[in-house]
Order: sequence, then structure tokens, then C-alpha cells
Amino acid sequence: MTVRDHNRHDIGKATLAPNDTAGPSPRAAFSRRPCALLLLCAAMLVGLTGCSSEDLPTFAMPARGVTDQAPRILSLWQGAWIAALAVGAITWTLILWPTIFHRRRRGDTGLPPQTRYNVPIEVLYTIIPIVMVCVFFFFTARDEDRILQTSATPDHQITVTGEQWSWQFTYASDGGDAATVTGTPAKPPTLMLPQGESVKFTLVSDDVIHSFWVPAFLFKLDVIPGQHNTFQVTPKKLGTYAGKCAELCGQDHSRMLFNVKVVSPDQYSSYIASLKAGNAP
Ligand SMILES: [Cu+2]
Repeated sequence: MTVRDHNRHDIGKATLAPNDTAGPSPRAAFSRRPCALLLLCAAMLVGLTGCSSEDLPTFAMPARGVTDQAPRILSLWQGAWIAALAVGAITWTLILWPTIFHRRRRGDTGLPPQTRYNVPIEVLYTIIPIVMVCVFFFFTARDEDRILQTSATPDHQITVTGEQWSWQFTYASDGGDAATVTGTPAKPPTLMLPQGESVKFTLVSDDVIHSFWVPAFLFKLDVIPGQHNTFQVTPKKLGTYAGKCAELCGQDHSRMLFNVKVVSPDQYSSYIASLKAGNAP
């Protein structure tokens, strides 16, 4: 018998006798220590979910948000990160544990016990990903539904028109005449918003698909020709924030910028009045 034949013989014996009494059974191989680690990860996960959003890091989100809907978005983001890290920790443990502690030792011969046709394990690693996808889907769908809810009677309404390669803001508050600001790539427009008052946005496009993105809102929404996408926010913090297009829309896409300025309601009213009178800055 050649060496190759001998090895093949050994392999055949090992794979055809998975419950060989010389080694531990598949169930015994699933030792207590990895189980303890998994339980520790689960306990940490439960502990983290008990923390408030403010206690947790933003996980590379640029800010904590300046609108009423930002906390929900940040919370969804943080939850997704925690779940992904927990899954990563469990996966890394399951990979590294056998790699380090179940290496082949001197004197070991043949293959370790094989775990083919281990139905409980196969059912487990089929069900767990399905449960994970269902959990992610549930929280994402729930929050997306709430984030995109709009009121029938918002305090103000603004139509945002995206066009290659700038933005146009049309204010239609208080049932009065619309006032419009149109920007250019060389002169980015400023979107004025009142602090503490609800603003419903309607996004329309004159040409191609753009994306209305204000990083400080922790939110962006596509601007699609022939479709009116809407969302509503109440700005909470005074200040000036950057806005940009987040959809590659042509050669000057990178110049499709604007500013968002959150001011007091009085300043907002006087700005709209001066805009209608043709005296806006
Ligand atoms: Cu663009």
C-alpha cells in the first residue's frame, strides 16, 4: 500500500465513523467555554440595549443631529452597529476558539471527529441568520415608516427642486404667495428654517435623480423626476449647516451644494417677508 493509499484509507475510516469513540463526540466538542463566551456576549448585548442613545458613541455618524427625528435615526444606527459587533464577536470567537485551542497535537493521527449531518447545528445556523434579518428588517421598517410620516397641517411647506447643478427652494408658508430662492454652482443657495416649527419638504427634480442631504439632519432622500418625495422635520438647534447632493448626477455634481440656516421663528418670518418683497439678501 502506498503512502497515498494509506492516507486515503485513514480518511475513509474517519469520515465513515463520525462517532469514533477515540475522540470526543460532536456535541462534546462544543465545549462549555465557547458557550460561556457566547452567553457573555449576549449579556453585554442586553446591557448595551439598556443604555440610552446619549450614553453610546455615534459610531462615525457626523453628529447627533439637529432635528426632532434625528434621535430615532441615531438610535437605529447605534442599534445596527451593536448588533453587527455582537454578531462579529460571536463569529470571531467561533473561528478563533477552535483555531487556537483545538489544534492538532503531537501524536494525533487521522482527522478529528467529523460533524457531518449534525442536524441541530445545521438547523441552528439556518435559523439564526433568518432571525437576524427579521430583527433588522423590523426595526428598519418601523423607523423608516415613522421618519417619513408627514402632517396634514405642518407649520411651513417648502418645495425643493433639484436641477443640474444646484437647488431651488420655494417657500409656501401661511397660505401666502410662494417665495423662491434659486442657486447656482458658483453661488450655493441658503435654505432658511425656523427653530421649533415643523417644515414639510416636497422634493422634485427637473432632470435627473439627485439626493437631498443635510448631514446634520442624519437624513437624506432621493429627488426623483416625476415623483414627489416628502418628509417633515422640526429643527431644534440654531446654526448653519452644510447641505449637498448625495447622488452622482453629472459632471458638476460635487458643486451641488447649499447651506441650511436655522433661525428663530421671528427671523424666519421677516426673511420670508423680505423675500416676497424682493429684498432678500
Ligand atoms: Cu448630484
